[in-house]
Amino acid sequence: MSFKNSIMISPDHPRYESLMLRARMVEAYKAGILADSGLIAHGRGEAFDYLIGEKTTETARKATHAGAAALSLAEYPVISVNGNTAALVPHEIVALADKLNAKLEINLFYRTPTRVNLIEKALRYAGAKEVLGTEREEPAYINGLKGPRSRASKEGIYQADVVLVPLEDGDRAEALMAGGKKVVTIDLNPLSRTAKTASITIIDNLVRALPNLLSEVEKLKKMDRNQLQKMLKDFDNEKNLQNSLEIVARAYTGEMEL
Ligand code: PTJ
Repeated sequence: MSFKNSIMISPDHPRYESLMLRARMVEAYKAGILADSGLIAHGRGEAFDYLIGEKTTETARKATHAGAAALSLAEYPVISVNGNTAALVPHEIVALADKLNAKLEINLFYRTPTRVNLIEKALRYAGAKEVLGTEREEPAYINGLKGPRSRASKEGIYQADVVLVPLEDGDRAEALMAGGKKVVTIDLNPLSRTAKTASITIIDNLVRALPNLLSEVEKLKKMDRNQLQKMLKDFDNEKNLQNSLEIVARAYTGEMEL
């Protein structure tokens, strides 16, 4: 399953890449993978991406480095997948799970059995051998959350020590942290509750952050646990978020320097 862009966009168009991503999201929505609100969330992401120059900043690179260290050190890493992630980076997310020996778990804000099944299919098509969080499982529940948002896989997030949650909602990120888990998130909005709550926040677009995380994890394989732990100790998420906000503010005043 891949999302072919049915709209013709000239590669000469100055907004070509951004328009192609939009078209891919529309196709994923039509295929039933993406929630309708996922399109709106993507638009919010686009606005922040515009403000950071649509490229990976040095600040995002530092967070990616720390995120890769946390995931490499994990005893039981789990990657949470929602509609936007399945639409934009299915192959990269499966490759990252393989590299880290991590579990893949579907977690949806707007959960329906149909979307869960379609996302599972998309992940399997991208090469996933195991997908958690499906309708076939008897779920466990995370303390501090109500309704479907409290759902977690017994073999997945419920047991995880480190969770990668691209575009998680704030309540869930808070509940995971309160449950003693380390949360690595990717979110273009440095003001979001998830961004402020997580242990490590990568302010970057999923389409750039995932390939970067993959190559960082590969590089870190040469390092021992002590070096990785030092990298984590040296990383300050609050300071990193502050830097991201400054980058956005400089874009606003026209003095952007990334
Ligand atoms: O697939 P579901 O049912 O789990 O629903 C997923 C969405 C994203 C619709 C749901 O979790 C939601 O409503 O999220 P929010 O609260 O709108 O938050 C989405 C966040 O993702 C915003 O802070 C956006 O800036 C950010 N964002 C959007 N697209 C990207 C992004 N961050 C990184 N890369 C992107 N491509």
